[in-house]
Amino acid sequence: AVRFHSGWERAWRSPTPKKKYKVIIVGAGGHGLATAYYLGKNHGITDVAIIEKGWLGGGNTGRNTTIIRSNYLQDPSAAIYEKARSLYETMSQDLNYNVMFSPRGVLMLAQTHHEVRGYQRTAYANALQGVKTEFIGPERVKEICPIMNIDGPRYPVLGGLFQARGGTARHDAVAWGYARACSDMGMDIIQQCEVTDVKRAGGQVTGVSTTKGDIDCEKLCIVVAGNSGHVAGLAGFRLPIESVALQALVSEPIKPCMDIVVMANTVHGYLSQSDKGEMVIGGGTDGYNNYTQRGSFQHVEETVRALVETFPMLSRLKMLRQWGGIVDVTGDRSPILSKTPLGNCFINCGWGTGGFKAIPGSGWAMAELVAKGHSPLTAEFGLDRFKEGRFIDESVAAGVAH
Ligand code: FAD
Ligand code: PYC
Repeated sequence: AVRFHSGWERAWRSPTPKKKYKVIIVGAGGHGLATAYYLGKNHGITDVAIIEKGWLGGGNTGRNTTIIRSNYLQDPSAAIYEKARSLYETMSQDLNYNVMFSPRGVLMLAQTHHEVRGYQRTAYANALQGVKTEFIGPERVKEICPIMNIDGPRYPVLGGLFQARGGTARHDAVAWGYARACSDMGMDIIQQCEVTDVKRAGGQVTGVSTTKGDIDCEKLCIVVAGNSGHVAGLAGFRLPIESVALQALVSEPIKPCMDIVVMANTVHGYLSQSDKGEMVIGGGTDGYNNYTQRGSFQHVEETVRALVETFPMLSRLKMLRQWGGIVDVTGDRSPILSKTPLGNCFINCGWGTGGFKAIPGSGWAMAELVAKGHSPLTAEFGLDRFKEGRFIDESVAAGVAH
């Protein structure tokens, strides 16, 4: 008999860790893997281990609602998010791996006068930054998303910020594509291996202790999202980060009914339709710190109740699955890509509710920072901004209730 599901080559190796690497990256989420990939591709550094306590892509990278956009307000954000969005355009070809990038358009609804003014401002800022967005009126909103009730009694749709080349991608394919490319370059991806301590001497990192033994390194890069505070603690420094649960849910699959992504930030919820036909829905963060990778139950009800007013047809759908991830949130809702108090240790975290879209740009920038000690894309995102009061306020652009 012909067996179709046998004889597949492994996409990446599962090696035994070496005693020492030039660079160790802690965390095989999208950001850690992309950092490794661009270290190899752009800087020729391939003596790299990516150490993952679970399975690669099993953190927030494999749990998010996959929205990709670059319609942020501040210049440093526009630069890194647009770099990322543009790298998504060619990622499948670059990695020779189909990440199903679908630039179907992202629409952020304005349902209060305050939001109208806020998003008009963002559209002007984006024009100056070279990011293509536009503010559109309610009739155009209805045209591009006919299932929407724009005349809702409490929150009629007054317009929206539209980014036509925003969209979605297959989240775990992004992790898998980078992982295969890293492995092909000779890098070691060590899964089921938790970093339990960071070894230091003379203000430098010398290596890490892990559940598979001690491993030395010349440089360490911590990229562990919701666990950032904990791992930074192992390295002896503190972060201005809170870890909270963010959750999402999907409905039963239905025929194609919506070919854009909508974020409705006032009623609060975001919505897209997957290629399988499921309606992918996301809610706000829980209001308390937590490490359990599951969201609280009342969010399911609150999110769906809020969305039903703007999307009445959702009320007839059965919800199939709900899950959560632990997101690492900073006070200004912008990420940290930074040197640390330890000379050869770097940290990439604080992407909070919005880092999937940033994966390639973040990896590109972080690799440059690790390889050269500076990068124009990371310059404003250092830890020092919290001491100096140079915040990069993106609380509106984050689009998710915190
Ligand atoms: P992760 O993918 O979480 O990777 C970190 C890895 O570090 C994990 O695999 C973890 O196991 C590992 N790790 C932790 N501690 C250790 C240790 N001690 N030793 C070894 N390994 C360790 N962003 C968007 O742009 N668009 C969206 O639509 C969107 N929706 C979201 C919806 C939800 C429900 C959630 C939870 C998040 C959403 N996000 C979204 C945010 C996005 O998912 C994250 O910002 C992004 O995935 C972070 O990637 P990462 O690689 O930094 O983290
Ligand atoms: O950052 O666009 C985003 C987002 C949508 C849902 C969660 N995060």
